[in-house]
Amino acid sequence: MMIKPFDTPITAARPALPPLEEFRCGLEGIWDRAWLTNNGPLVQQFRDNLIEFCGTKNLSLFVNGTLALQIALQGMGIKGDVITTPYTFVATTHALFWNNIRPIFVDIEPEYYSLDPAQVEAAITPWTSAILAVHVYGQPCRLKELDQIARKHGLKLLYDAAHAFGVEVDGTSIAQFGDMSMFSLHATKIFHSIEGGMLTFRDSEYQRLFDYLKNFGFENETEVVMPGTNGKMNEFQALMGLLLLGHMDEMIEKRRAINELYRERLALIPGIRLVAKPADTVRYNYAYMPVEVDEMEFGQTRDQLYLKLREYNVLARRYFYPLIPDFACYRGLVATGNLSVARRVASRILTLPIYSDLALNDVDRICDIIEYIQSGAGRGTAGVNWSQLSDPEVSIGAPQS
Ligand code: T4K
Repeated sequence: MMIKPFDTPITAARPALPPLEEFRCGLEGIWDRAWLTNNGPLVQQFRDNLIEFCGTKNLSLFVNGTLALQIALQGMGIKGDVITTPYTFVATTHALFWNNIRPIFVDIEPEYYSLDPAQVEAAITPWTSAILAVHVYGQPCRLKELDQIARKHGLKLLYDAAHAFGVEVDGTSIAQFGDMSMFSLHATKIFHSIEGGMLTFRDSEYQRLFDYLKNFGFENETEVVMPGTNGKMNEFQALMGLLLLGHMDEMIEKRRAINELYRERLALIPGIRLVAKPADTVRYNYAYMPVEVDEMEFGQTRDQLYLKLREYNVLARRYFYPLIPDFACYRGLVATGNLSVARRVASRILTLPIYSDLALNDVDRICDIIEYIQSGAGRGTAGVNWSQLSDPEVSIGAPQS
């Protein structure tokens, strides 16, 4: 049996959008007020609603997640070495470098791919000032262990929670763990404000500091109290976020159903390893659909499957490959421990399409295609150009169309 490719590309992510009429209505308000940015009324409303949603009073909004993280590191006075993960989006490391902080990469644990606490503790030196951990794919890090280590050694504990909006642990928002968490509100995320970033933090002293830093350091019209930058969210972003926030439960539920169908179908395909289910204490957000491809069992490499899927118009992604210390700009510059788990995962990982509007029929068809490819029937050449493997068009971060 032949399987037909999708007529139009099925991308790894696709932004959720509110009804156009609602957005249009909100735009009319923006037009009437002619107030577009600089802490406008929608940004203030959005912040209030997020405070309620996250159950934390300390919260600051930004134009994007990367700048939010850079500003957090700057405002919190993090210096020297920071222990972090090599298995993340490159922005995590960039934010450290932009603050002249040296990332010390340590290995991840194999269950949910977050920092391995034992490796973290072993890497602490007198120069270590903080731990920057990532809730990869929205799965919570080893919160308790990391917290204990940070307290024991007097280190700041920072979370890159870019993927983790809406996640709860024991009924508490993930935004309430650690000294600071950064959430990305980018269009490709489960919840977004087109572009956007959010910081939540324990110490309310940081609120004023972050507000200065994202607004050029202005105290008032004539006084600048510190060298700030421009990290402000605008009204259009806030409007999108406000409209989508009301649909969080619905969006998570749709993703849960998609995740469940994938899990049911993929568990039967040899060589496809599913990531462990979230712990019972976790309310997960189903942000991504990562699988590991075991070359021996599957009969093809992860990259072969990745390219083959593209022929069927299924644009899966390899989040996160290559590892950060393997990018040209970081090679040789940073200290690394033994990263064997991270290396293995990066060489096997594939993130399959997941977004709230993805039809369950399409999920079924994606699984049929993977099954077909694995069975050998779908392994014909059918236009595959294996040299594409080194083609920047198909490398991470490149535009897909
Ligand atoms: N820390 C972590 C752990 C992160 O994952 C990220 C961002 C950050 C920090 C930084 O946060 P931000 O500064 O971005 O707020 C995408 C996102 O741009 C990025 O936000 C995200 N992580 C990263 C994992 O993914 P690309 O370069 O892979 O995106 P792109 O353009 O290839 O799009 C991905 C898929 O989404 C494609 O299949 C196409 C589809 N798409 C994309 C956009 C922009 C759409 O259907 N519509 C759209 O509007 O980085």
